[in-house]
Amino acid sequence: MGKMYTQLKKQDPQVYHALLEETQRQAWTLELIASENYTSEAVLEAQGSVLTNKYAEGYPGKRYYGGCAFVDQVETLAMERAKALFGAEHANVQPHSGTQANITVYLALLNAGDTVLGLNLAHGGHLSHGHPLNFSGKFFKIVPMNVHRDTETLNYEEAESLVDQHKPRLILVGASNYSRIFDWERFRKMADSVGAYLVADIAHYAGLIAAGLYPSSVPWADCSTSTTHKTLRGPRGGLILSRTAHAAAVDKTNFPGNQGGPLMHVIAGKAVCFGEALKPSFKKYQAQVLSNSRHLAKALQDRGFRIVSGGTDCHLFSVDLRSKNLTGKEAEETLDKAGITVNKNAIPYDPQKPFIASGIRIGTPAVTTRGMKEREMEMIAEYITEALVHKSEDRFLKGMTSKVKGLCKKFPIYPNHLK
Ligand code: DSN
Repeated sequence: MGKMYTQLKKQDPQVYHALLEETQRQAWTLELIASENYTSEAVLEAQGSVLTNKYAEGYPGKRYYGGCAFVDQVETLAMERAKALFGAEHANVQPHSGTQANITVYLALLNAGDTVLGLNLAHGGHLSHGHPLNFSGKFFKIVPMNVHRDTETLNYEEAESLVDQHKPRLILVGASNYSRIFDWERFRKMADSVGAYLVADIAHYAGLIAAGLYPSSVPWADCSTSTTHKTLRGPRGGLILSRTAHAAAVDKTNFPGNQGGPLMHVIAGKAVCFGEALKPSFKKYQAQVLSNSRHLAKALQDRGFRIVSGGTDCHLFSVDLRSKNLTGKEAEETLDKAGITVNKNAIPYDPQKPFIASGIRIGTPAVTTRGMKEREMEMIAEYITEALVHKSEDRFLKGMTSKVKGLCKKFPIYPNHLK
């Protein structure tokens, strides 16, 4: 990193050092966390730009600050590109995160105390879909929907009867750990049967949806919320796509309702990310993400691991480790020692507490960005298997980091950052 961050190095060696170490970590480990990815250098440049200096409360053309001509251009580009990418009527690119996007949509459409149907966190949902410790669980009456115990796929019949029984005002469909297709049309019908709003949280699937490889929620949902940094491969941030009918409420609720000044440097990164996602090469990338995910799941199955729901239709899947006498926590720690990064995750009807968990979640967006394909997925499955078999042998695991580094070396992320 000799040529990078020269001012930072001089002025603040402590922060520089941490940044250096993180650059090395990213370069030399296999990133299998399903919600992470590596942005392009262009996104990094946009996000690390002078736009971080600019206040721009309001929206393009209607700001509460002077000097917004150029950030207006950037935000307009981001909005127009997001709409084109997803075929949406309206886009708000200001939410700082996916949770912020969800807060905005709840507050735009609901009153405190209203009933919301959302996927149980323990079955793959997200904190902001109604966890009791989250704002969503505190301010709304949450009715959780579940997956079937045997197939581990969404229990639509139960969801339909919950809708009938509780008459929710909003149905929130989305997940942070569900590897199968959501039937958006069926949820639309459920929502219409009781006059509820349908909101889709597509944070995980957005890149696949943009590429036409996972069904789009946009034609069915009143609003679709997302992050921009997972399969979409942009900067960390949030996004709301909505029907025109909800545009004014969404905008007003996001600012001034829920946030102050938008992060214009992040919005610039989003604009670049959406521009990249509109290119044909993005579709090719997403097809490889999907193929790699299916291949890695199958390669692990071939090595005796049980995959939750038997496979995957997207970029992620969960491995049930119970038959291997391992917990998710142990597996996460063991793989970390071998240079492979995953996160422990509850599996449906998990007997373990969430902090221990019986599973790990695996995703292929990041390794696919490095250029890895099916052959490398086979190698990764073998590394995971070997590491977990030798979980108590620290020397073996340390030895594995050389194999991992060897693979990483062939597929660099930001080669200039290491010079
Ligand atoms: N988005 C979640 C994940 O999937 O990792 C965390 O909030």
